[in-house]
Amino acid sequence: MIIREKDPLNLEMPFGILDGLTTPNECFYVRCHFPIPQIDIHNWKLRIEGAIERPMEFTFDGLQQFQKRNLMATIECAGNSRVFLAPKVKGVQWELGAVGNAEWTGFLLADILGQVGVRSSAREVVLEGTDSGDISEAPRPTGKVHFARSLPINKAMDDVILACEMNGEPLPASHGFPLRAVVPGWYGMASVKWLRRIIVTENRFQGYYQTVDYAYWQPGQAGPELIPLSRMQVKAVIARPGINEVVPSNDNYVIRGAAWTSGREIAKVEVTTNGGACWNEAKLIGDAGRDVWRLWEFDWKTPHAPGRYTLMARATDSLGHTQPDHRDANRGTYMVNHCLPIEIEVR
Ligand SMILES: Nc1nc2c(c(=O)[nH]1)N[C@H]1C(S)=C(S)[C@@H](COP(=O)(O)O)O[C@H]1N2
Ligand SMILES: [Mo]
Repeated sequence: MIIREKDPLNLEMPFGILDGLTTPNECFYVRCHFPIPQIDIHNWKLRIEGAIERPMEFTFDGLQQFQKRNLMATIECAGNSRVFLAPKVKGVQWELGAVGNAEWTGFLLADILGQVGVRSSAREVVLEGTDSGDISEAPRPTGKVHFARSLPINKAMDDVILACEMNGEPLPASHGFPLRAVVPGWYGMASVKWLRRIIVTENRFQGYYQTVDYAYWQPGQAGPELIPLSRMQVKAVIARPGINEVVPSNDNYVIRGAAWTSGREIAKVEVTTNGGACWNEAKLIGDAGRDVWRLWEFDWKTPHAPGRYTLMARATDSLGHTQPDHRDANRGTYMVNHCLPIEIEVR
């Protein structure tokens, strides 16, 4: 793993090691805002409160009454590929590997909310993590803030899983032990780890991590509006070759990567090996899955002429959304899904 930050822990998967549909737990990127909380499963509880009929606390054993579900989902950090932005922006300088795909096992949030009885006035569901700390940069609230994000009630009642297993193993500490949310199709910040409290609200939650942080400017009738980040944008990433890799000339080389989108399926991936002058369709591998990435490959007959070449991949989903050529500055330091240039050397 590439260490992007030690404290708090931020680890990136070297994307060149991409191999197979699921990302092994020890290769799955880690994104933390605060130190990883040490949780004793015997003292751990999940509290549910707010606009519900029956506020409740569940122990880990108590949760086992709910049906177990399996769900495969790809999670990408909203700041993935930030290192490609020019001029440089602040934030963890992720390259390509702040994304992974895993099989998650746990309970449907809708089943749990069903038991506590959501009131018809409910608007959002706030997921709060056990981890907390002081925020160092202004604007900031005083005192400790827990990592927390809200979901619209419709999404919370749809396909959100509270996972206690990742790829068939108990959730590792760095990925949210003992229980984390997995919000299919949404950027990673929605998948709150180390859950300790769920608050059903009648108002829009305006917490730190969906206003000051993890939000973007969207043009509106009355001017730009700050909108919390949510769904992942269509994106293809080249795993191989890596940036500055040397590739033999006049040879056969398989360019590989992954592509994902939100809510729909990847319909097409195209590759350019000459900086966008012409695009060729790549081969999609395996079957399509909703909110699951699709691996792809492209057989490249490398050029005779040695030199620097710019490779790019471009995905289109089944709704017809295609990656943009250029960056939209309103997205700030997040949602980096324009076609990313991978410069390599043919020798
Ligand atoms: N409690 C808590 N949940 C969290 C975070 C966090 O710092 N604390 N980071 C979020 C962000 S920004 C991302 S991208 C994902 C990363 O999940 P992972 O570390 O399992 O890859 O977790 C999200 N959930
Ligand atoms: Mo993230």
